[in-house]
Order: sequence, then C-alpha cells, then structure tokens
Amino acid sequence: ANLERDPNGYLTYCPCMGRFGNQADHFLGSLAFAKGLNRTLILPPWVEYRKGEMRSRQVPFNTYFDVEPLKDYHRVILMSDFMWHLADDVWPESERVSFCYMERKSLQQDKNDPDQPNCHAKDGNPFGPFWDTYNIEFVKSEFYGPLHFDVHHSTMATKWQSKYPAESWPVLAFTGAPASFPVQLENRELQKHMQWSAKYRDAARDFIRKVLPRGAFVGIHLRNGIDWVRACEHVKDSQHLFASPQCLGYKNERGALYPELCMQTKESIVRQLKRTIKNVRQTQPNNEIKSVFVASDANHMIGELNVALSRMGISVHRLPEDDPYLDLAILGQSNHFIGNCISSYSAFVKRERDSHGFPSYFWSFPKEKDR
Ligand code: GFB
Repeated sequence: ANLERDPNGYLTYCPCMGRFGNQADHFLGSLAFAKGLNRTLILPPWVEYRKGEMRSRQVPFNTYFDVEPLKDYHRVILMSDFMWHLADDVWPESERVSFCYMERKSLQQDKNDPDQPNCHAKDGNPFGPFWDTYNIEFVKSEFYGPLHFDVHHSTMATKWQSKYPAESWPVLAFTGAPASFPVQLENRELQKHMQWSAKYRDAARDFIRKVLPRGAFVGIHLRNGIDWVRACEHVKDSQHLFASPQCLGYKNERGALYPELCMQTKESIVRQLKRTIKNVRQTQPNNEIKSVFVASDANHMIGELNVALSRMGISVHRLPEDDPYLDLAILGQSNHFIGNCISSYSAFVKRERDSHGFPSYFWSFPKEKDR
C-alpha cells in the first residue's frame, strides 16, 4: 500500500486497562479525542488475556470491527499499516516518546537511574507485550499534565495543539488510553461507527438462523463470575461502579447505586425474564418470543431457565464454545435484551442496540418498588 502521511499527525495508545468492555469505552473516547486534536487515530489491537498465559495477546482491531465505517467520523489507520508503511518516515526510532500524565513508578525500580522520572510505558503486562507487538521502544517520556482529554467542554483541544504541534510532535503515543472510563456521555453515540466484521456478522446471523427456533428471541447477559461477585462488594461504598451511569445517569439523576443492580438472585432473574416475555406477548402479539439466548462469563443457568420457561413454550440456548465477541454480536441482534447496569460488557450491547433503535432493559432496574 502506498499510504500518504497525515501532516496533522497521529495518535497511538495502549488499551492497557481492563478487558473488552473497558477497552471499548476507552476506544470511543480516544476516537473523539483524536478528532478533537485533528490527528489520525492509530487503531490499536485489542488486548486479550488467556488463562495460564503470562503475556497478553494483541488481536488486530479489524478482526472484530470494520475499519471503513469509522472513517465516516474521523481519519483512522490500522496500527500494523502505520508501523509497516509510515513509521520509518513519520516516527523514526530515535523520536519515539511515550506520553503519560505524570511519572509512573517502575515495578522494578531502575538501579542505574533511580531518580529519573519516566512513564515506564512498557513496564509489566499488558504494557510490554503491547508495544513489543510492533517492536516499539521508547527513548524518552513526556508528562502532559495538567492537560486532559475532555475535548467537549473546554478549549482543551487547542491547548494540546499549541503545546504539541504536529510539526514537532508527529506522533503522540499514550501509555494508557487518552479517554475516561466509563465512556463520556457525549461519546456514546460514536458506537454507531463500530460495525462488526463480516466474520462476526455472519457467525451471529448463522447462529440465529440455524440454532434458534424461528421467531423472536430475548438476549440476556448474565455477569456472575467470581471476579464480578468481588467487584460487586464495592457497591456499598460507591456512587458509581464501572458502567452504572448508563442506568443511574452520570450525576445519579436516576438514583443511587444498590446491590441488586450488580448481582441478582436466580429467582429475580427468572421472574424478570418471565415478566418481560409476557409483556412482549401482550404488546407485540405478532412477533412472539420463541427462545432465550444466554451470554455469560460463568453460569448460564441453562437448566434453571429451561425448567422455568418450558411451560411458556420457550427454549434456552447458548454458544457451544465460549466466545465473548460472538456473544456480543448475537446480543446486539436480539429482539429484546436484558443486561447488567454495572457491566461495561453489557454497556457495549446497549449502545449498539441504541444505535439501531432496538429495545434494551436491565436486571433489577428500575428498583422493584419504583416500577
Ligand atoms: O468486558 P469487561 O471489561 O466487562 O470484562 P465488565 C469482562 C470480561 O469477561 C469480558 C468476559 O471482556 C469477557 O471476556 N465476559 C463477560 C463474558 N461477560 C461475558 C459473556 O456474556 N460471555 C462471554 N463469553 N464472556 C468488569 C470490568 O467487567 O469487571 C472491570 O469493567 C473489572 O475492569 C470487573 O475487571 C471485575 O465491565 O463486565
């Protein structure tokens, strides 16, 4: 490919925090930030963690999402394209500077150079493996504080541009995503530019056509693994937890956090699912729900749900093999969706469905007594 250099510069970052839901939130913010600064966004690979592996895996951005639809919003380039075709010219090895807000302490304190403040951009996992994927070493650190990433509410973009003009700083390389978590309200709608790659679109469609019975289906997300049980303990001392603003509002306009929002009992899940199906049967008699698709990180409750729903003539299904991305793509296509307010994985589905005008609901929200 004969790629042309963008005179306005580039922005690259490591999606070094959290798993997919977190990375997706960060991606939307980084995309808005790149547009605000008028720099081409280098599309990072997704960072994945496998059981028993010490180093993260980096999966090319376009394995899951198409690149073209993003260009309707802003200029982007795959990280591999940038590194193979442009980096030698735009970002020579001697000029690779890592950006962080302020000094980051090293895990292994540098004995030779103990006091030199540094981003330590490659320290630990996934930081090292991420940049190693493209053989990137940094020669220097740059601390950008007190600048920040909210380009919607201030003259922040201009400040970045005057402090780091593209002529002298062709590439801004961030140690972590230049974005907030959870995703800023203004950036949620950028989700419409994240469109599943053909592989996932087709796989979702095939599963729906071949495995699920004909008719409408409800997609549900059950987030109930041990990491989640532990995370939910923080409900009692927080205003917000992870993606909770999607339900409660960014300023708690729609209420305070409560435990059932994070973790639900099996009984309440069955109750809400039955009630949802009955409501739909009454209000939309022409598009009768025939099945339930369950996505989960741990317990799919297939047995319990089949027992509870068989009398209503409804079968319950899951993927034969764990695939977090295919689960997401199918949930995005379901006729109805029930997700978890606190989970950023659910939040991805909710945003995608909003962009299509598909309905979504959440477990135990609104609060039982307020319904
Ligand atoms: O995506 P994620 O940041 O969402 O992390 P949360 C959860 C990961 O668990 C996903 C797996 O990326 C998947 O790998 N997972 C969750 C699932 N639900 C499903 C599912 O339905 N199907 C499949 N196949 N996999 C929070 C994070 O996770 O968890 C926090 O935001 C923190 O950083 C906390 O780590 C404990 O927002 O749900």
